[in-house]
Amino acid sequence: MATRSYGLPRLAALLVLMAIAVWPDAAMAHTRLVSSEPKANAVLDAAPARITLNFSAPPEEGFSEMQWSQGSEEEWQALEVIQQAARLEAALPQLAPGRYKIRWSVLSRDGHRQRGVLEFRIH
Ligand SMILES: [Cu+2]
Repeated sequence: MATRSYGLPRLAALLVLMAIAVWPDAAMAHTRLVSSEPKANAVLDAAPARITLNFSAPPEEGFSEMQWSQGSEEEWQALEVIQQAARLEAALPQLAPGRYKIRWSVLSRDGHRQRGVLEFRIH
């Protein structure tokens, strides 16, 4: 009787181990922002023509978004994102001197949504 009650938890544990063995790169598909151009908190002498985001792994294509807004405002304008493997690029409109924010959102291939905001300033 007592030994029987261990059957189900053991089976569950075995299934979990099998799932990990069959899907070893699940953790590796989780992406994160590695670098950007302009860099976060950059102070620029000229308006950048585009924003580039480099991720640790390619996000799921077609699920990436980028928006921009002026410094203290929350009026987000969509940017057209072009993805090349783990790199996202978007052309920026002609920006006047001031503070700007770029908001981004990507879907990792393991299904996790990643978001972030970076700021920069144009002199
Ligand atoms: Cu993840």
